[in-house]
Amino acid sequence: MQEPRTPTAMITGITGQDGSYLSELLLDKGYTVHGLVRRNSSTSRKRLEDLFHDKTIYDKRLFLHYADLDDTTTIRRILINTLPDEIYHLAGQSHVGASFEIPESTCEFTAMGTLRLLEIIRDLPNRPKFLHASSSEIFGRPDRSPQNEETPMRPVSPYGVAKTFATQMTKLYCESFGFFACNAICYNHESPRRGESFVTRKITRAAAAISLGRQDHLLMGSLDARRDWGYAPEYVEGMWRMLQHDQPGDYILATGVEHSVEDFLREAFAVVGLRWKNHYQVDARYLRPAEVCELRGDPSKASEVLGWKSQTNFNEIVARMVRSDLDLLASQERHSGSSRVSSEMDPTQSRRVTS
Ligand code: G4F
Repeated sequence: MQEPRTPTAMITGITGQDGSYLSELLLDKGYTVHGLVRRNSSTSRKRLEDLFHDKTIYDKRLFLHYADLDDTTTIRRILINTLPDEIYHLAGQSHVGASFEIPESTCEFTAMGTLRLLEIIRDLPNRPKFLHASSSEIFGRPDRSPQNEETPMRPVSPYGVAKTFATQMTKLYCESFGFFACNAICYNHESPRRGESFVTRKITRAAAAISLGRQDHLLMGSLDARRDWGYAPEYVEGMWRMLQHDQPGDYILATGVEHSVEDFLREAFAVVGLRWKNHYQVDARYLRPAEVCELRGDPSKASEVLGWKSQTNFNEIVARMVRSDLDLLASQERHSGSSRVSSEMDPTQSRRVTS
């Protein structure tokens, strides 16, 4: 007798923070997981390392496939061969600051990449459910706080514009072509796996390095900006819940609580017993041409319909990230004997610094 097929998911952007947490969640739930990987993203496989080492998972239930988001024929072939029940579309150029430097490729991958996926799915005989990881950046400078699913989109960065296009297309394919397609409108969500060019990880890494005498100071942009920061593993669980509901829908995933960048700095340096004011400098290179000053989400719909709620509070997120960076730096020191850390850790820094 043939074994029943395990539920199967495809994750674009599997090597990122959210992709790695989502893989773990789905594998724990018994899914077979296929991941799309950019041909040149080999450096960022680290987040999946534990899964690779588990032979009961890798080779059997976790598979990576190479395809860029502009490679329609390859993506179509992969989807026809793997027949996923659910697609989690997390990939794209996700750095808001960088999007001012590279608006065209941001739109190419974040906006058009989503449309291409939707078009491929449109032609599949058994359409998988589709989740687009949208962003609070679609609200730009909103006229109300907190924002909910009905708040008008007024993006103010190329990234926000690209995400708005992708969000509206996902809605359109749901409403016009009968897709089971959802937008997870995610507010900032962080973890020790966060990329180092985002402000939270940049701060926690610097606080750890400065406390160990391995970095002198931290160069920062705007400290006034306020964000609704949650814990990433909880947000991917929200995404999964959306695709398990009997109706498609768009949902805000947020904590409902906001803090400033300055609050984050203060808290991170306090974890290592330092005063943040003694260790930072504002550097105009990190200021954005247009800044989103304040974002705070209202997660009521996700709570009422999906039973989803963020659990980990701001101080706990900061503390976990700083402690993880202390451990990481200590282990790097043991392995390489290196003792200094650059104050500018952005891989794009050969251009204008955008981290
Ligand atoms: O950490 P950030 O780069 O995150 P941002 O721009 O809010 O975007 C993140 O969250 C979005 C969800 O709302 C996602 F869609 C998006 O993909 C990404 O994950 O910057 C947060 C704030 C900004 O106001 C920025 O101007 O921190 C400010 N900031 C101040 N100094 C800095 C710096 N940001 C960075 N990256 N580096 C700095 O030195």
